[in-house]
Amino acid sequence: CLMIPPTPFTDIIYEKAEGIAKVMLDITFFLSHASFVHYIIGYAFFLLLQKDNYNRPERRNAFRPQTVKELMRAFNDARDDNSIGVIIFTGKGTKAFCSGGDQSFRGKEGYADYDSFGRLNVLDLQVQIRRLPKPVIAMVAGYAVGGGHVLHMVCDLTIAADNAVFGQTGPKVGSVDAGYGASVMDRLVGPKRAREMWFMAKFYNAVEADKMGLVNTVVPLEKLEEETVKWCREILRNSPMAIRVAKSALNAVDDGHSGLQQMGGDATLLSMERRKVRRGRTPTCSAGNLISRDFLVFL
Ligand code: 2NE
Repeated sequence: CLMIPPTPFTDIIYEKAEGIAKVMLDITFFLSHASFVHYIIGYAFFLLLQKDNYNRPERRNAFRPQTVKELMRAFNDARDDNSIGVIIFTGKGTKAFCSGGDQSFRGKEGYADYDSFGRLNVLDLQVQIRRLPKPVIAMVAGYAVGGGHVLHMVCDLTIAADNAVFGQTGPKVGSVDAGYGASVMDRLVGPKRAREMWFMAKFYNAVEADKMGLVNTVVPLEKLEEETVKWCREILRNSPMAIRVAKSALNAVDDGHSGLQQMGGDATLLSMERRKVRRGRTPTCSAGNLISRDFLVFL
């Protein structure tokens, strides 16, 4: 039968190991599953389709609609892979986590790439990260600004390198994220600081960001990955179900009906699991895990 290989990623790198998925912004052509032949064919198409050949780390990992589509595919895979318990979201290189929307793809209707209609699909990505029933850790080196700053804010945790710089740039280019960019920031840093960040579009270094509650910890740049993996391993030692419920509970109030729906879904999941246990079909409770990983991908 005809096998259609998954479209290779062009703007991101996606890797998985030891229960951890790493989603990294980057233009370097990367094969997640495809063979060498697919790589060559895909790369030829990629070059044909490119409006301008550019290198995303050199654009401080700015995202275009295609980048966001690929990020959503990767996050979806990490969500549905029951061997994955935690996800690291990062940018390639040490100069930037992400500098927001790629301004060269911005038009009157939003950001448009080859299909030529504008959109702000990064808003869907923000919702996806927030609803993802596994912790997402932003690992930030260099700039996390504009839409890139909002992306780190919607992650569950942020580990910052000592060279990290945070801030909103939208008002300088006639743009604002009036959704999570406003509400999540208000929760993180408080109403006065949030106004300062948006009205003045100032940048803050890692120590200032730490004091403001924007990040969980600051580590030397050369220790960033090592420390982030350490945090991941600690999380992986704990019950995935307890973590899942904690995440949905912490988001529930802010997310209104949608937040309640997610938490309610967790309750349904638990009640179904209990029923399975009562019937004696599945021994699901182990020392470390309150509930089997297999069941977690169910909802
Ligand atoms: C990020 C920052 C502060 C870095 O400064 P620096 O000095 O380290 O680098 P430089 O030289 O400014 O940038 C290096 C190259 O990257 C490009 C630059 O144009 C430059 O290109 P060349 O001159 O070398 O060709 N570059 C950087 N950021 C880019 C971007 N976002 N789009 C396209 N090219 C970019 C500094 O570069 C900076 O302030 N960047 C702009 C940040 C920005 O305005 N982001 C958009 C905010 S709005 C948004 O993200 C958004 C939205 O509008 C709607 C919905 C959701 C999000």
